[in-house]
Amino acid sequence: MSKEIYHNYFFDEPAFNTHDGGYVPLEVADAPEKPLAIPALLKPDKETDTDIWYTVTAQAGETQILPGQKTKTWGYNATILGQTIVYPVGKHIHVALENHLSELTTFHWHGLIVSGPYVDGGCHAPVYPGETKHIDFTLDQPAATTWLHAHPCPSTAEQVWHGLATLVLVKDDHINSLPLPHNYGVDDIPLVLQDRRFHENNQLDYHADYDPDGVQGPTAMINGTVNPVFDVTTQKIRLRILDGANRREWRLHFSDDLKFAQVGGDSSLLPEPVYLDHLMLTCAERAEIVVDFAGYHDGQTVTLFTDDTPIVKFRIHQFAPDNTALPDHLLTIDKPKVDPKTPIRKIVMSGMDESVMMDNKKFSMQRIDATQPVGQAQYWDITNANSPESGMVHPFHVHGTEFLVISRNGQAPYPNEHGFKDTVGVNPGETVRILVRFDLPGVYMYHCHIIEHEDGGMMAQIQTYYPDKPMPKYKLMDMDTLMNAFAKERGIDPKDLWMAGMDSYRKMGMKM
Ligand SMILES: [Cu+2]
Repeated sequence: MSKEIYHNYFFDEPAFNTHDGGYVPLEVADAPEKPLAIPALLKPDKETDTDIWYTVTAQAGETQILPGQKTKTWGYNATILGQTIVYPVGKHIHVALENHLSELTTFHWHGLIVSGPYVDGGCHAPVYPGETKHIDFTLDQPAATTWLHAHPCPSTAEQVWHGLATLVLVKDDHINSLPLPHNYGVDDIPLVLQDRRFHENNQLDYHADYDPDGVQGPTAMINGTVNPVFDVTTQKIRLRILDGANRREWRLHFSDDLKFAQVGGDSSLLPEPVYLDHLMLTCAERAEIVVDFAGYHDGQTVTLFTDDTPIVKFRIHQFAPDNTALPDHLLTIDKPKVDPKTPIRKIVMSGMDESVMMDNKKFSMQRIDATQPVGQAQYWDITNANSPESGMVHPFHVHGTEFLVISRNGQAPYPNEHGFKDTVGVNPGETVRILVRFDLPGVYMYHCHIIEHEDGGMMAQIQTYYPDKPMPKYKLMDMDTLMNAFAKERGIDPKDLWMAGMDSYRKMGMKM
């Protein structure tokens, strides 16, 4: 059993976002410390032995983020981000999707294996203001920390910036049986990592901050809290960390280089704990880590940093000793078999700024770029064509599936990416091989998860189908319908509509 402790971030240092021309360094906000907000758990409307019902409401509100004026924000069943949703594997889940916003949105289940394109909630599934849509599904996937966010192309980035993102915890009997911290809000703590710029009167101004390589702000906001402090009352805590930022990478480490165990990745537990004292997350990636404060006592503080900036303080209180050992084995991964005759799918992410593309094309809503039979395992080779000297890490995400990372430029994956994932950071000049199988039919998007790149066209879509049935034809959205709807909702002429993603298309002389 390897108990090696890893001390590095694994990714290529020259590609870290700190080297970007438009990099916005974090600064500690001139604001008092505040208790870390712990999102409430969303209560089901009803539950039986076999079924569970929820209502998820996208709504506008105001949040006290900084002293002074409240910030106008959006959220799910909350004024910002959202209540945390818990989905039990095996039960039939019914969700009412309510849109109380003044503009259309979609509800994308990032990391859930649900049918596409409507239940999955990409751009083909708009819910218009005042409307409620109903979806239902049963999950058959391992326990994981997944999330819900808006995905109305080409305005995904702006809606997420306003706050439309919340955690969705998938739970199963296996994870419930493991000796991991499970007490939500006490020793099982969500950490949604984001950054924002607050303008006059503490308001957000997405348009003013726009950067086609990803919008950033100088203030770290964790679960919607600036300068958060968490009171530790148990020896061990489990942190479910989501890079929920539009563009920022997080290079995490604790004071004293406190080591921790990573037990989970995006879409499942890891096969075994991986011990680290540094951890880098790219946009949309998740990590579950267990931190042991055994060496600390009442009154001390442990700080979580990204690069050199403190982002969360953990204030240690008296706790009962906890000698529970982490299991050496967490999850058995059944690797799908690939027929050697199956061709390897090649995918290329290229460009920066407005010129970003997937396979030399910008995304087009009504174009199906690839097909794959349901149940067939395929290798996908994802290449980042940026130059290693000046390029960036593009986090590649696929909807509606979870994949395994097989290799990076032919070498072993990083030690902490041996579980199922749905997002993988690809270094410039690198080809990452992933093993992809879809369990359900539908149309699914795959894209860079720097959200401005996704809106700007570094995205494509695949149709999955049952090989023994005729290919269904799905009703796919078109750009004119969406743009006209957005313009009408904002009370303006469609030609006066500014949408971040559309800017990239226009500057390249292309249409979505
Ligand atoms: Cu990208």
